Amino acid sequence: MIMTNLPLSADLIAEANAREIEALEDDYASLGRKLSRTGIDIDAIKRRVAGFSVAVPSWGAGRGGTRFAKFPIAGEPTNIHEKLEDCAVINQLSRVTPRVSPHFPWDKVSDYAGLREAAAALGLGFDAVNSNTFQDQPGQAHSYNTGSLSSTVKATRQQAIEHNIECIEIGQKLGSKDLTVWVGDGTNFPGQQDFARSLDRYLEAAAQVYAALPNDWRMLLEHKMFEPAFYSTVISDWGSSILAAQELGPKAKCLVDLGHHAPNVNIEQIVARLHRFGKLGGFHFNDSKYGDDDLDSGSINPHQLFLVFNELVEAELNPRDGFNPSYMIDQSHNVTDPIESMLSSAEAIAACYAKASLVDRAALHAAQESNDTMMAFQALRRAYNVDVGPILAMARYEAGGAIDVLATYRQSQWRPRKAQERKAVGLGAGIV
Ligand code: RM4
Ligand code: MN
Ligand code: MN
Repeated sequence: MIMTNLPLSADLIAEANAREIEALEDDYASLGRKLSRTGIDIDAIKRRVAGFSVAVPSWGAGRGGTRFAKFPIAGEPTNIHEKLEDCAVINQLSRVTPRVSPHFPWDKVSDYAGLREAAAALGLGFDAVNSNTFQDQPGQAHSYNTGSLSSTVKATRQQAIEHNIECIEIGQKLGSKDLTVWVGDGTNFPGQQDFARSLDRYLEAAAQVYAALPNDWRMLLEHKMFEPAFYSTVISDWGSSILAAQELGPKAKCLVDLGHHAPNVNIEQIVARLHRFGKLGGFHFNDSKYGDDDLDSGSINPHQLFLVFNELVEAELNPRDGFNPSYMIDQSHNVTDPIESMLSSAEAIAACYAKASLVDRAALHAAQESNDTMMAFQALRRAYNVDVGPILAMARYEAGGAIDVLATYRQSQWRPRKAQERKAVGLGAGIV
């Protein structure tokens, strides 16, 4: 049996909670009375929240950057082991992020059994494995400058296929069950590539990756409208994604990254559509104002996040074949401590799940059926307006987490302590 050795002292969390518990109990009781007036049992909502989780990205543990610059902070993790430590801090305080989604080759190590044990000792497991064929690695035989799974160069396609298969093999050693495939393939000029033939090449190559999936694995296809290609992208939208997933087979599903759509697109409707056809495989949560900004979840448009969760909870209560979405955060933190950003995002995500769970679905459905537009809207609005903070805090507290995650994190002095121990990271631009 693996002994867990969590990074923060349990006493520190207990002492911080002792200062907060009286106020929390008061707030929880008051919210419980308010909710019970509309027939909602607060403890039932708390139990749902306690059963909810979202994975954090290994690459989100470091300070990202833009194309222009990166401003590292002292004490940033420099390798996957240090990233896991930081992810363990997030989970220890929030109790809602027990899994880490790794990215290869960024997180490559020589001993994956050892890595899995190290994660387990920190109370963590692994979520979807992400492949990377959007960037060349030192010594790589074929460049991805012509694309990867859709490249016109056969040897390049083959290399991308083999990399994805290697990711599956690594994932099996880590206990993952999903391979997330996002390709940067696309064009910058009209006429640069034939739209149909590049998709043909992608589908043929993706089918070879699909063929290597173990029976209980899924391949999550992540679409993205633009960037790094600025004229066209091979898997640009949910339409291309679901068509590809349908062609590949039942183990292929679609992954929705909230930042990968055209501005103002109705993402919650996309969620409902993908679910309708049994193809909703997973999420990358983040927020954005302009493009794939990878800002903290709920920081720009918390209402959209709620509406997405409203569809997810509706889907959960009315499941179709294969509804088992994998929830992950995908963010890049440029100006904040990544641990603080992920703590805040995890709370925003869980809050939207809790609010969506508060929706009076019978009232909503009745209003929809009778075309009572205002009452249908109010069924959502009433839930959205509830401050679910006490429910989340109580669920965390009962699971051993911190009532006030950010204050407790700061009290722990984690980052200043790591600044003494960890090597400094380089200034290079970008997320790597
Ligand atoms: C992409 C996409 C992928 C992520 C990379 C780092 O825009 O969101 O999910 O793996 O960024
Ligand atoms: Mn993503
Ligand atoms: Mn992205």
